[in-house]
Amino acid sequence: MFEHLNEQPKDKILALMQAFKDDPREDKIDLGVGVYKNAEGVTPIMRAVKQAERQWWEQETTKAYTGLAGDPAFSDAMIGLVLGDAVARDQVAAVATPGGTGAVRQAFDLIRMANPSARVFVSDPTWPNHLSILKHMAIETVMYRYFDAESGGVDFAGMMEDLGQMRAGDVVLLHGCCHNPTGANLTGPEWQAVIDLVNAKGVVPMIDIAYQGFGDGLEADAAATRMVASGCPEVLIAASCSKNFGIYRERTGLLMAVAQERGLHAVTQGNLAYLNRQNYSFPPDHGARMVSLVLTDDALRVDWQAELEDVRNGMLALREQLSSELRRLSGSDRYGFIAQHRGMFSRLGLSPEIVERLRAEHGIYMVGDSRINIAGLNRDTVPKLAQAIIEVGA
Ligand code: PLP
Ligand code: TYF
Repeated sequence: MFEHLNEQPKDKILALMQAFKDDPREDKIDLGVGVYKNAEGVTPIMRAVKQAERQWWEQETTKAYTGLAGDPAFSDAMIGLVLGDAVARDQVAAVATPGGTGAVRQAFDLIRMANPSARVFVSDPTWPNHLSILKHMAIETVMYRYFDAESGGVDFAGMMEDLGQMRAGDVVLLHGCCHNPTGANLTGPEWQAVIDLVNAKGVVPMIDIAYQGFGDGLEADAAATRMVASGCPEVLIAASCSKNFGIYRERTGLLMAVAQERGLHAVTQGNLAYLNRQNYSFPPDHGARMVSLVLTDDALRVDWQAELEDVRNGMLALREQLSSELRRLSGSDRYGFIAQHRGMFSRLGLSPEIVERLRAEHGIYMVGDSRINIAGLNRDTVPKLAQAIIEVGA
């Protein structure tokens, strides 16, 4: 049987991670995979999470199964974090999932169950796993223009024109904040225009929110998701706790399905639990438990928010520094967009050849589409990156 298997394409981001590890150069710089690193290059366990783990180690009395949807306290806490009071709790069906990826996968599964002919519109570019999962599931995918390489911002006119092709029953996948891979995001009025279009067409928005707290702050980063949740009849939301709680390997995420029509809540909740059961039964508990402990304990929550703010402000400072260093060296403002972008990533708009030269000649690793992870930099490596970019003639 196995002889019928074909080689599968590698995940380019994970392959780059390995290439970086194998590079013997001492001064190499890793701007690849989207994992937060502090100035020392370490991905720390957040203080509040460590504290919650200590407490839980003492308090936990059983490892028996939770429920198919995970611990309800986790769903409640995360719904509060992501949606605030934008919608009533009884309008939100939710299940815990293994990471944000698990939530994305389950959302696509739910879409296919509800409407097998739904097409999913995704931004060009988007997180490569969106495309690879959709392809694996044989769901028809349509790209919409998103990034304006010239300005480093969003090509909103192009985006709206392409979304004009959507039909009733289609789904449009949007990044709630901190767009991966570009770093370019919609403004509030642009979000409102998307909501109006989606509603006019009878399309269901799906939001992937994996970086809440990494852009303009926890509340600001959730604002668009809340607008969509309260402004559209039905919305899917895949939230990841990997980055903002720093619990990547614990695999912690939540899929939310918001329906204004309350009669749809029970059947939607039942289908989400069903999907968990078909795919892996019970979702992982440990990371979800840490998240609910941190969010429901005042002291832990305050400390977590303070540390997350430091992380966010550190990345903003690096953006400012890189942007002004490039302004100084190039004598132009062509990299000004780096300071405007939000989240972990910026797409620099460099050619694949230049990206390769930066790796070969300078030991600087970025994804082939010239996405950099801002958190891979520190105060001392920013000038080196800027110098290298100018040297290779970008
Ligand atoms: N969605 C986007 C856009 C991401 O960048 C990530 C990144 O890790 C995820 C979802 C899901 O992450 P995880 O499955 O590690 O929670
Ligand atoms: O885009 C990134 O770098 C993160 C991490 O298969 C990641 O989202 C990368 C590849 C992957 C899963 C997560």
